[in-house]
Amino acid sequence: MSAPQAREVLIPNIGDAEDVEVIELCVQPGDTVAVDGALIVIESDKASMEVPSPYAGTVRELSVALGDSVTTGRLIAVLDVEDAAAGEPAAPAAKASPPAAQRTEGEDAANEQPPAAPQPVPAPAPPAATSPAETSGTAKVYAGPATRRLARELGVDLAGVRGSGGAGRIVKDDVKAFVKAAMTDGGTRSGGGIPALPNIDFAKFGPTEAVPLPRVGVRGARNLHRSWLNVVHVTQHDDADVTELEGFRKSLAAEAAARGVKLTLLPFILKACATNLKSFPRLNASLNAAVDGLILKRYWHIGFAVDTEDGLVVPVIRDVDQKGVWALAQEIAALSELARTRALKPDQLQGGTFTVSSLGRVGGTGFTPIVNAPEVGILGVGRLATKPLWDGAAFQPRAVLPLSLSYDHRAINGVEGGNFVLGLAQLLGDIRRLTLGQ
Ligand code: CAO
Repeated sequence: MSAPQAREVLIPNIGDAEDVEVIELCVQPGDTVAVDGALIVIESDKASMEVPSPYAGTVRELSVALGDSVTTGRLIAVLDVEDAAAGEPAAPAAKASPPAAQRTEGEDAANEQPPAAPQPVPAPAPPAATSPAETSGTAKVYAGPATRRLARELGVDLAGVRGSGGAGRIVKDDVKAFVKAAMTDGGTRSGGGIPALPNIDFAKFGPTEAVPLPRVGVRGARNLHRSWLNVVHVTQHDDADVTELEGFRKSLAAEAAARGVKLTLLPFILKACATNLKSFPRLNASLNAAVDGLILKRYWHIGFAVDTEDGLVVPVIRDVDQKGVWALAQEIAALSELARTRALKPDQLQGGTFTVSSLGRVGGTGFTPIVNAPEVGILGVGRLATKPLWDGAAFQPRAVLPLSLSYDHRAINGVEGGNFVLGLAQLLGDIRRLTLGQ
């Protein structure tokens, strides 16, 4: 066997293309490489391609680095080739390198021609359903063919993957880390078939300011996203005529002041919800893990949304069914204060079976609250307004409270959802019904 001979490998004919960048080094000095084994991956703005080795041998030196711009004929690497004659490509320089199996064994080294320029092997085309970011060019994805192949196999949209390689290049480990994170963080990031939003530099269009979200806000955003993705939302809107309730509430003003309690509509609404949930037990439930059954809860702990400087917080009042309106009003005030001073304990945020979100003091005739999963229902409360209602003979000015029930349609059907709101409106319309029980 003859001594190893040095052989240079050059960038093949890539035409006049400029801005062709080395985006992946597939070998390092000392590595052995087979004929047609990938040496480097280059990428133009149209495609990425592997440059294969025309020889079998050992890499003596690499002459390119990641991020280098290369053109036809640039030296890529020097290989030590054991059997240079056997390893020579048979084709003349002007022709493409034929497959290894067709090479002529034992050709006279003296007749040796300079190695034919290996033809770049285009990376496999991306699947048809690439993300807008990958195809629109708004976010260029730097990744070699092997990484792209792995991403396709795992269903990962590379536009959402942060590259740890040079110039932000995405390597296989980045794809694996992305999948691992997606499996462990509750699926809050994009992926799993959800197209990623393009990462836009808004400063291109005008002045911007980056403002971090408070931690509570980030956690809340994750929970909302998780609910939004998991729950099949339907929202049912209805009005409750609370004229009598409002009259009663106002008549208690002096007593409320004496007790040092602010008596708003909310404790009445919570009380009515607990009573109504007893009539509609499927709304006081959660879907089981297999999503083929309901877990009905025989306790009625109701959460209520509190607007704080840090974002939305939902403390839970336990056993609402067993408490009177005064007690509920006191507990709403106490828990709201704890929420706003960030002093809630974990158990005051857990165990809810249903949630009420009241935007009444803000306004609005209806909105779509997001179900606080794994609960299956949430009541949104709009702003009380005096409206003309037809009593069969004439229009009467009535105090009307807008109610919006969002529910998980996997657990609750439309008739149930509609009847729940109707039942609630009846209870709030005549709170004597709250005393009737089942
Ligand atoms: N229509 C008209 N007025 C209403 C009302 C309604 N539906 N609900 C409350 N109000 C009035 C109250 O009567 C009170 O009036 P006065 O100051 O004249 O007495 C005023 O609005 C403020 O009420 P409040 O907000 O202090 O008390 P509350 O019991 O109604 O609500 C709380 C307590 C903690 C729920 C509320 O302060 C809050 O944070 N709400 C925001 C919840 C939220 O952000 N939800 C959206 C989440 S996204 O789904």
